[in-house]
Amino acid sequence: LGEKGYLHLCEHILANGTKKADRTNTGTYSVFGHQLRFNLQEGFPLLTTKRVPFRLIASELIWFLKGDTNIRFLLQHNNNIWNEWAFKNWVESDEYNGPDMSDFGNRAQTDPDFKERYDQEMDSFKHRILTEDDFAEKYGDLGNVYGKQWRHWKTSQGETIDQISQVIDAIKKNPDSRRHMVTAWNPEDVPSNMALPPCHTMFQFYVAEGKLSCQLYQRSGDVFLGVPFNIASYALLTHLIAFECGLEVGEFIHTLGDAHIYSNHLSQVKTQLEREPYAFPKLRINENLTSIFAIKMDDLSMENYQSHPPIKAPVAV
Ligand code: DHF
Ligand code: TMP
Repeated sequence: LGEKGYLHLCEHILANGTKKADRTNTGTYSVFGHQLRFNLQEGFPLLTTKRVPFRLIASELIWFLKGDTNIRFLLQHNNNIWNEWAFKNWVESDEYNGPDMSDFGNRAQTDPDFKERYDQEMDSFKHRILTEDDFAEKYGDLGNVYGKQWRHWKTSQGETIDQISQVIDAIKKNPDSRRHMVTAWNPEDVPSNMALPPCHTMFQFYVAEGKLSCQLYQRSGDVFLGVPFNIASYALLTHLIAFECGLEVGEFIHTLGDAHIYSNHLSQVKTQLEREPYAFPKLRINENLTSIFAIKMDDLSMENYQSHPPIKAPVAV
């Protein structure tokens, strides 16, 4: 079904979504429980009805796979997608004594004078993360988010579990196993030890006929902004794990819990729905790559990515 499945989800939410308040005070239209399927043999699911920047998806996934939780790496790759959640910790800390930044996400959208102050604070925050080690260590870290739980899950015995290495070994040794699970949802950490409780919470791999498939359970999906990234990110992860295990790729199955469109994304979604999708592009992985844990940005590229223009939208913080 490819991109049509995604567009259909958007139409379905516009037609049948329940109006629902949310944590960010933005308001959403929401449905509960929806599944998308992508056959990865038919192309790489980077949406074409708007431009989706593959380099941001690749650098974020490399960051997860490194077990890194500090936005400094992302900033070094000119990737700004996690800035707001680190910035929030900074401006809510005792050490911050700049202009009032409370509720910056909403105010930056409605108050141009405030937006100017906010942009200035954000720029100086980014600069400090990039240039001051101590500051970066303290305020660049998002806490026990994906990278931490994937690579360094902390056990009650004080040891750590590398879920990604373990699942790769298990796929190689026992492909038919029904236990190829990775979870980012750590109930001990959820209440306080992270900037944002994980949205993509749990995934499972499945091997049949030499092909590796992956199913993700995403508890909460921002269908216009986050979900296109999540689809491409897990498709890329499936390709990388398949590469590591000497398998072909099968399907990516995306199961969503609360699938919502924010009320300030409605016109953008309508614009996108007027567009006709192109064929999906193709992912190329450097054949000389020895391990996915050594992967660098230039080991990955997108071929034949033809898309409609980008569509901008504010992210709810
Ligand atoms: N919060 C919310 N409300 N929605 C999210 O999708 C979300 N995603 C997070 C963290 N918190 C979130 C991490 N992933 C963008 C995309 C993914 C992402 C965060 C932000 C985003 O803003 N994408 C823009 C382009 C960004 C750019 O070019 O720098 C887009 O148009 O896709
Ligand atoms: P929540 O924690 O209140 O569910 O808010 C998280 C918001 O971020 C929600 O709109 C879903 C969205 N989101 C995604 O869609 N994908 C992601 O990868 C992340 C991190 C967040």
